[in-house]
Amino acid sequence: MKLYHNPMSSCSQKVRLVLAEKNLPYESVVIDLQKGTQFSEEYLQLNPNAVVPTLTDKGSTLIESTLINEYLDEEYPEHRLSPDAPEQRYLMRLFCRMLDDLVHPACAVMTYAIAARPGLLARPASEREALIANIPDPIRRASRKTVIEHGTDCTLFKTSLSTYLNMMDRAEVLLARQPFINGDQVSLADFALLPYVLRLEQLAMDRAIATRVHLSQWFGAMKARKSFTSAIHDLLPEPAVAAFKAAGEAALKDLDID
Ligand SMILES: N[C@@H](CCC(=O)N[C@@H](CS)C(=O)NCC(=O)O)C(=O)O
Repeated sequence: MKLYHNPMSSCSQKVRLVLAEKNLPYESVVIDLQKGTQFSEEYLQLNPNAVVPTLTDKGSTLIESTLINEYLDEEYPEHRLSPDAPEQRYLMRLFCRMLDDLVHPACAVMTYAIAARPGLLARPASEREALIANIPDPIRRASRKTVIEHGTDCTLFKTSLSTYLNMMDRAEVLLARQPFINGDQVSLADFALLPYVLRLEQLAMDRAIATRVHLSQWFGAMKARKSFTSAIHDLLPEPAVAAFKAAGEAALKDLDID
């Protein structure tokens, strides 16, 4: 197996967590998103959406992190991470789908507005514009443009933050009645959520976690798993983590977050 990924990317983290839980070894190919390696001809052949992750396995090329994780759970059924009952499987997929449809785009807006923007603004305008122009999806392209131009001042940032925190409320409701998102057993839904809670912490929004008591307990338990250490913690580049934290703290002065 070969995984094309990036240490800081939430979607890559989701897949790495599942690979680690299942003890599946893989060859790592790091895609430098700041440099724009995701737009290279070679990578676009694998993933025409120009995003990470991409997994190759047994001659197949797989994209979309949630679908990759479902594939891994079916193809490598030891240490199953999905419930058997159809209704429970449906609930797991519904939760993952809401993360993909709502939280992921909001996370991209927040991460770029707070953490990636300062570095991009320091680069020559032509380089920055070329990076944006390369994004294949026109909606993502327009959103990236607005966010880089206006940062946390744009309406898109405010709506994204509120979407993100609403989903954290939904997770809190589920975790108030059961230890994991889907019930008593850890599932793909927990590994899908973990990187997005981590992103709040990385952006110095710890209060948004602390005020949700059950989410906070769950986060502590998920971070204590071996998979978190090997698939996320040990791979995070220290300078990027420090830059995210500093940018988050600076942005927080003007934001009211809980
Ligand atoms: N729906 C896709 C989203 C993948 C995605 O957006 N990945 C981000 C990193 S988390 C990326 O590669 N961004 C590159 C860019 O925006 O240029 C999935 O789940 O795999």
